[in-house]
Amino acid sequence: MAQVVPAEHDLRRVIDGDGEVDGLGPDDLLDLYRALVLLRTYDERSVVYHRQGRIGTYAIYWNHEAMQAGSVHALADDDWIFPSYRESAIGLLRGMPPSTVLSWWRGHPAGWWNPADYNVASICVPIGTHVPHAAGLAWGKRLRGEKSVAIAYFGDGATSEGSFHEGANFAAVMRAPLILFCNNNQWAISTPLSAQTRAETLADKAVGYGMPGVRVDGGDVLAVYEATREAAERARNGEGPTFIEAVTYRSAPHATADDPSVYIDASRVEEERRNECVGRYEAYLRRAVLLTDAAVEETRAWAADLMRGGIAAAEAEPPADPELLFENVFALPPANLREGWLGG
Ligand SMILES: Cc1ncc(C[n+]2csc(CCOP(=O)(O)OP(=O)(O)O)c2C)c(N)n1
Ligand SMILES: [Mg+2]
Repeated sequence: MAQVVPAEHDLRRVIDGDGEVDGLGPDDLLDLYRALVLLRTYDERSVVYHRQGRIGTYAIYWNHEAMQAGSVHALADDDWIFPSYRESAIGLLRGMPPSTVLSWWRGHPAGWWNPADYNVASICVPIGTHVPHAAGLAWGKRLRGEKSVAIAYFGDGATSEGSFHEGANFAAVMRAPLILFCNNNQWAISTPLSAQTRAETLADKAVGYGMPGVRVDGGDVLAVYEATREAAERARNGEGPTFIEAVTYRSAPHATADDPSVYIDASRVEEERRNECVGRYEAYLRRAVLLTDAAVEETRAWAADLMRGGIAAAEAEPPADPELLFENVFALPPANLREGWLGG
């Protein structure tokens, strides 16, 4: 049986006190910066592309970048990532072209990828249903004696779903090498965290499954990195899953189809936006004299170029073949489809 560890209640922080993380040199710190800028640029351009009618409804992740970049940086390339729609562009950190993710949001088959090419599973839109998938994959790795781990990303709202609980329990019982990464942005569309749980913290839920639960400041990329690295080490050592609660406050609409002004705390959003995670890390690197104005400009230009190329490539895709709608759906298409739509 796993040891039951009380959840850590204090939020871990590194950046604000100008702390350091063992083993992270200047190159790693700058890699993390590039990852943050890439994700931020993807997100901001996507909102523009949506307004221009070039992509469909889009789930904004502005100010969630530190949770995504910090955790992925703590993984090895053969570790598996299970994203939700909030982490739609996380594949970019594994070398996936922006055009692939943009095509996904355009509803185009060029947005489908083979998960084995990047060790990134399909983007999961149903809340929490990927948690058991990630637990199963992680358990499979353990059974095969492989050292890789899996990470599943989900939100605060997902912790009320059955599939989260099933996946968490299964992973703990099987000692699956899984990281349960909860982005607690305190909203599930318009449902606040207070209506989601009576638990004092979401990390407390880990206690019931006999796994460690840690809480980090979700806007602190280094704290996220450190917590994920520890969780990955535990998983690789056969000590089973860890629940990470990364705390933030959603400071953008849930998605391009949402109007949060009718429910969200505007002053809290303002405060979050002033303290957003990319700027916070940029200031940290400048204080450490690791980042110059020229490097900032160069990184932003690099990311903007990638996005320009990405949307051009996505829009250059030929229209999708409508017959694809039926492929991989039926082993044997019914007669009316075979004769009608599919042309006999
Ligand atoms: C099974 C299921 N039920 C309902 C929905 C509709 N839905 C889409 S996003 C969302 C809120 C999820 O909130 P949270 O888990 O906190 O993630 P966040 O969007 O804040 O990252 C809901 C209920 C869904 N996609 N899947
Ligand atoms: Mg949420």
